[in-house]
Amino acid sequence: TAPVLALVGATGAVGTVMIDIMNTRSDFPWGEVRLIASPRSAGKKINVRGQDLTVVALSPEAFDGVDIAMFDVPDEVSAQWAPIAAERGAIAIDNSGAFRMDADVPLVVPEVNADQIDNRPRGIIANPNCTTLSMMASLGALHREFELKELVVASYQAASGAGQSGIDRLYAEIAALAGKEAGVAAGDVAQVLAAAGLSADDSPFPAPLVLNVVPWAGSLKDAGWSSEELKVRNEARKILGIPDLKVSATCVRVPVVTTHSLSVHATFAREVTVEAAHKIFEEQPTIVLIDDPAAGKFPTPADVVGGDPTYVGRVRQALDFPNTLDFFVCGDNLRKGAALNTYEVAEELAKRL
Ligand code: 2RA
Repeated sequence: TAPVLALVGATGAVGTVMIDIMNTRSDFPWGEVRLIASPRSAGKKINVRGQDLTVVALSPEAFDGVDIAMFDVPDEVSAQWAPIAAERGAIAIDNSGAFRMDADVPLVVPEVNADQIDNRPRGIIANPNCTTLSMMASLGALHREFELKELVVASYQAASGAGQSGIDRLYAEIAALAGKEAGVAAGDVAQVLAAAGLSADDSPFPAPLVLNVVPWAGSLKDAGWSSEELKVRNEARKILGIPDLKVSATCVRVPVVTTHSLSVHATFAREVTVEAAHKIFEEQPTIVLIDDPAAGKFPTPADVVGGDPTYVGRVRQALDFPNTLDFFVCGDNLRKGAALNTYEVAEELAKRL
């Protein structure tokens, strides 16, 4: 019989994108889809492939009969409920940070390490953080050919990485500035926002985001690093299977609603050329290469948002580093960065059931 798929967090920001992905997939291997959310959202109806499904409240019984349960919920909810789903016989695919670095939980990007899907002693598979994920298809493909040794990245992360409150805040800040004279607004953003009733304390960001960039995402960790920067390091090592990969990341929030970008400086064991990298990117089905700066062609979040592939451009041989490529990557942080990758893992599992 066809497998049963559950979506936990069906009414959240990523859950909503997941429903859209389910509704637009050409193949649909599932016999039943079960939508699960907090008791507050239970009873709500959501249309999935032409059927109005009623959201059920999260409970142990909600997982009975479920083969695969996708979790798009905060860390503490996943930490409690993914093991319960696994106990009830489901394979949990978790998009939170609760299990990503656990040695007995694989961290999977299908086009890089699909083999890890079968290595899940706890019945839990983790989905990487969107920032790491946005560059994994490109780095995985290059690593297979040239052997990655060092990685220096700067991120340009969208407001929606901070969830619905991040999206709401950016739009509210844009609205507060609308109609202001550009010169005044640019210099006095904080005062203009405060005068419009947007308190800095209520923002998910530590500084105004509109007309600004903020060199901070996540929480403070040792020695001045942010949690987001450490995730890039630890998750890249685990996904690529290079425990001693040298990584240094600086994570920056930019006034983009959705789609994370990364500037990548990747050093390999072997000499690399732009031509070879172009060929590798062109052969990778989940990458779109847009790299013609003479014609003004390179990826930007505005071109990429809402799409499934990762976009790569600005591929350059680093002038002073013979084994190093510099390039720019954009990926929709809510799709491949979150919902889509989780769903692709579920599809891989469905083939194996
Ligand atoms: C962010 N990567 O962009 C995080 C979300 N998990 O804030």
